[in-house]
Amino acid sequence: MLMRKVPGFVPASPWGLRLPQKFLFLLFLSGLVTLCFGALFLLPHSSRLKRLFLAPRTQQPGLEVVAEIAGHIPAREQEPPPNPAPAVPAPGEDDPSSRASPRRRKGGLRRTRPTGPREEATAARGNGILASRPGDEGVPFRFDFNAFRSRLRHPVLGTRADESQEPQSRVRAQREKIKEMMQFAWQSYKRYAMGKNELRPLTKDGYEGNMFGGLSGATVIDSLDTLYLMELKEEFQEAKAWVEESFHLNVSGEASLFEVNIRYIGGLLSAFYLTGEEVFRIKAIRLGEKLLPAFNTPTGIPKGVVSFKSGNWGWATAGSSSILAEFGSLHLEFLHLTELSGNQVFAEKVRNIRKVLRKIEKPFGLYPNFLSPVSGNWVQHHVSVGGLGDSFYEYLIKSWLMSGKTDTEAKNMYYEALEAIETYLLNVSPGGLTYIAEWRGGILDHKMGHLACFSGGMIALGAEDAKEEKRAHYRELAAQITKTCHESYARSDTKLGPEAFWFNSGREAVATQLSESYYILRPEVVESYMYLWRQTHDPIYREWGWEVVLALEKYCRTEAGFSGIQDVYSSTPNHDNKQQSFFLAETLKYLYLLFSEDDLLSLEDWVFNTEAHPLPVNHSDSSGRAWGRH
Ligand code: DMJ
Repeated sequence: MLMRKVPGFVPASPWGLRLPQKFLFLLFLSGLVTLCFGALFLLPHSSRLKRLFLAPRTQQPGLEVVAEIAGHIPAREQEPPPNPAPAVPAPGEDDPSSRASPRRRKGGLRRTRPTGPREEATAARGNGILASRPGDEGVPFRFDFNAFRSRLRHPVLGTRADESQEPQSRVRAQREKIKEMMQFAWQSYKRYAMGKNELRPLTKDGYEGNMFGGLSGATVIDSLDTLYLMELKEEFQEAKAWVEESFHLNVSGEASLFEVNIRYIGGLLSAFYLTGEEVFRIKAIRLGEKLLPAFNTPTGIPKGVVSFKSGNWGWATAGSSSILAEFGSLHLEFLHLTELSGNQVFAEKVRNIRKVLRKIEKPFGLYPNFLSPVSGNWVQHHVSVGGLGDSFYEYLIKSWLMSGKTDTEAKNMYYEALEAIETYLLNVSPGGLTYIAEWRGGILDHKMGHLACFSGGMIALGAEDAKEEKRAHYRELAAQITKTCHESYARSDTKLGPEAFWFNSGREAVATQLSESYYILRPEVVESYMYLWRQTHDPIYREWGWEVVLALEKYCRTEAGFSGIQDVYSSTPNHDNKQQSFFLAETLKYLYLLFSEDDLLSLEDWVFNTEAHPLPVNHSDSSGRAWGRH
């Protein structure tokens, strides 16, 4: 029915309301709507509802999908982001004097020097550390070190014969020589660079670099377990005393998450598991807490750089993509941080990384090297088992082994990835050398980096748990790759290998330009010799290892420590003036193990992190804090 408009007449509504009543009704209705809408903010966090009503202004494509996959709430929706500060603030942490504005280093990361007294008081509290799970505040946490040690299958240092009775065998003399090299490297560092990150043997001073956000003493931390297992007791005590008295965590620079994790966290964890000294456990956990802001990204995939300055989120500070080898090489250490602290947050962070990687589509089953921590998409299709990719694959097989063979997800991911690598990257040169090439969106670079030479050892390590029909094949593949890497050494004048070597234009296993001809005391080739030795006991690996020892002595030893060289094809190479901390952590350790009995750090009990720091295999009933079901 059509209503005719009559001035002064307001028709009644269908409910018979007049104007004042209608006004009051509308007022009531709008109040009700406001109340309901406001209540959304009082409910427990519900990103779905908020997403429904409050669409983010600048949503990244794919972000929600990845966040769903990851079970992770995008950082933009977090109000506010969880506090990344340590559960128990270390004394001095809040000292305003420790927040001096950092100097910007040319082209590099920011770093500052520590300024005040540190977390010594924390260490002095004894063997209790407060767990920081919600609801656990104030509950002292204790790790049962004796129970852990009783579960090991072998004595940590092996069951050696009484050396006074042991005849002067060649292998013993070789081992002693390597021990002497370690002693020399340590003493040179101590004399000229104690407390600095690394020694510069030519200028006889120390070097801090820009990777560690102001943390010092990388060489001390990296050396602890090597000194311990070589029974360099006095030197170990010197290193330990430095950690107790001078290793300060109140720094506020920008650090590489990966490097701090593998060197400092890895080194401290190993030192704790080898000795039971609380100072190492507590400092590892404190430092682990300082790394957590790096994970505050929309996907939970951490950025490569973490800012130690409070309130400055790692993901917002630099660059746009994260590197596979970096965010993929946290798993071992972070599970042990949970194991030793009772704080689940560490394990949750790396489980989330696994979850994202598990779900994301892989081109031909391969894992590209760069991933956006914002969108969760691959950034470009470059695949490498050398730099940028390497230790991601290593950590898959080692996660399986470290879990006491319960982490079947890691195992499956490892063997699937290895199949894809074999299918698309593996090649045999005309001269019969097996190598793993690099892949750029389907096009192969026929080169192998020195870093990729760890893969011989990795494939050997994983061979025994492969499907039965593949085991012998993987053992052989590991031996062939290791042989190729040996060739890269044997074909140089110094008998040390270049940074990268090629297979093209009739040249095989040699660098093709000066910029790839340097050797910086890297461990990957001797690392593979060590694993192959333990698997086969073929004397060739000790022979090859000894060639490296002789070459190091001849070309890298200087008056004040060991140095890298700039050209392995020159018989009078220039030194690069750097004794890398990984030389003490890895190269000398793997050489020493190569000339030792198999039960010195038995592979039944230990896995080595990618900086060669031994972390124990979980021999418990798998119900421990860090070893959730997979
Ligand atoms: C070490 O820091 C580690 O082995 C890392 O995984 C790769 N690079 C160096 C040694 O070359």
